[in-house]
Amino acid sequence: KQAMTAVLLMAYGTPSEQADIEPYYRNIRHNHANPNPPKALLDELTRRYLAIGLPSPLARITQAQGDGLQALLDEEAPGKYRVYVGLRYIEPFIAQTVERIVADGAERIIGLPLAPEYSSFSSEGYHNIVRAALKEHPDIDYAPVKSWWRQGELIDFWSQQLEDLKALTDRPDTRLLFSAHSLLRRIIERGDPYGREVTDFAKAIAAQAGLRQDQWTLAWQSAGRTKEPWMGPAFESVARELVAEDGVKTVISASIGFVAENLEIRYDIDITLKKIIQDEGGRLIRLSMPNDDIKLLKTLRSTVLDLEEPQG
Ligand code: FEC
Repeated sequence: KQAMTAVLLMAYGTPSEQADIEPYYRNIRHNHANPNPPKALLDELTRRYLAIGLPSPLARITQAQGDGLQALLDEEAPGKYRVYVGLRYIEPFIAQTVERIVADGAERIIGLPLAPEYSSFSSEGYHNIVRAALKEHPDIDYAPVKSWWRQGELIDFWSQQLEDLKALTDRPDTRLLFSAHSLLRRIIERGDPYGREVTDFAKAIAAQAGLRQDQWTLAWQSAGRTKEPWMGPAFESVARELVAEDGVKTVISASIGFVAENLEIRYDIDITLKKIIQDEGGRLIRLSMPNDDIKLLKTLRSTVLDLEEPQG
């Protein structure tokens, strides 16, 4: 019988109905002194989810990414890989999925966070949950994937969309605005490579699309609602300034830290950022997210295959 390798895709997870929002939020706040969200914050989060409609598209997209990757790996090595999904803050929790993988008899688990840039908060957080769940199964080999934005066709996925908009990107009153999720500044100050990773990814996309340095900028989005300082500048203030002060008419948004449409895309960009730009008299064009695009699936496939030991 052929040895089975489990590919564990790990993502944030999203509430599927309104009643899930509170426990989900409590899980996100697990490391707070009081994980129970204050009513005002819970109401505010509920309002945002209802504005985009529940369930957020994220649940369906994560599943489609898993199914698509399974199909590509089956073409490559029939029966060798089984793709699983484990979520950080809602069922199926990562630890539950690890138990399923163990019961299915895997000898090896490849842990692949659905976040292309490495950070100690996101990527390493996912891996630590798996490592803890595997403490009782020391015979199972764990291969954690760190950053994977350089792999496969992900740079191409983004740069191709920019090349398709060449007539627009070449205009002096157009600016490309890259963004990724902000993190607590103290995480970066401890030496986390996240900021550098996102910057290098943005540079690689811009270079491949043939854009000069002065045609794009990078800012941070969706900082949490906590008192501690977060990485900046925030993309709302950058976008406002571009349109109000720098004569920019069209802002092209490329949110390169996520791989799926989620609350941060559908609300923070499609509603909030768009309104800020329109209020200043500009317009926003948001590039498509990878979702289950074949270029993303091929990227995930090469990330998995590149981890394998050389044959022979
Ligand atoms: O349901 C959806 O469609 C959106 C799911 C979702 C994704 C996501 C991705 C990231 N987050 C990251 C960092 C933080 C930090 C905090 C934090 C808080 C929230 C809250 C919600 C939420 N996040 Fe999230 N994030 C998603 C959803 N995130 C809801 C709580 C309400 C709010 O603050 O808006 C602060 C935690 C704390 O309070 O202690 C830090 C990072 C990513 C991208 C990497 C990844 O996907 O793993 C980094 C999707």
